[in-house]
Amino acid sequence: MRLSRGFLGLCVGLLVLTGCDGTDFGLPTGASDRSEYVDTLWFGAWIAALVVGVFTWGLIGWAVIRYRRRSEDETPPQVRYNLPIEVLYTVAPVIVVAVLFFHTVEVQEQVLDDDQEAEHLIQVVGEKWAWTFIYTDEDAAGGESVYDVGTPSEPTDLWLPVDEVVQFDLTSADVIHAFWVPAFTYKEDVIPGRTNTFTMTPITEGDYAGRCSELCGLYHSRMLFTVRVVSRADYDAHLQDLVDVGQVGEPTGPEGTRTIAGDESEGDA
Ligand SMILES: [Cu+2]
Repeated sequence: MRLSRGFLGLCVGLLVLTGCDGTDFGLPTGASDRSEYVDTLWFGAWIAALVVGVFTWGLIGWAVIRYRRRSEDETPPQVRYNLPIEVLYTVAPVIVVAVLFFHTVEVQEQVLDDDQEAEHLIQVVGEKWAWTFIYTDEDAAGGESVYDVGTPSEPTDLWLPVDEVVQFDLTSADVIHAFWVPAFTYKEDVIPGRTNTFTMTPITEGDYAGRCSELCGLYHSRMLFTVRVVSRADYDAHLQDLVDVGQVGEPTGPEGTRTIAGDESEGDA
């Protein structure tokens, strides 16, 4: 009875996990060409965990029933140092870890693959506590770069053209931040003094939440942005808007990144 109730609980749990709106087993629906690899790894890990779980619960149940105490004055046989079992529970976890490790490395290679020629280069600058996105070598600005710049009180959007390969160069103006778009199932540290790079293609138009995922100081929680994956025409139109408002060339950095609206103190923590 208890066992069947536990099994029912498991089924309900899985249903809740899989049934969540717009998610796959707790993962957001992928909007990048790399998401499918992460999804496969995630599903595989769940299946592996379930197989190991069912096997282990089965063994526990079998041992409990098979070797239960049958009468008041009889003690079940006490067994120690069973070599085959000790070998089994040493070797089995090593195999499980080795298989998971192999698939993790495989997916890592696929996600980090940068063989495709990038059609767009976007520099992402993390700064306490906002993001600047610099679109380089774009036709709209006659080959010059244009930029979107955010502040802690007014985060900016990152615009991307759908189905086109984008290379991201990540740099930081001060401390370590991390560029994270959950729908792209990818994040990468943004480190002062070095440029981290990755390439990917957004595959579905829409708005996606982005955030800093490295605790970077007092107003870390303000380092939000929205990724707007749009058609190429809308993307070009946005770049033209940036040209029209004069956001061309090298950005000087977001104004007021060290102060927050409604808080005049220096937020240097
Ligand atoms: Cu940050």
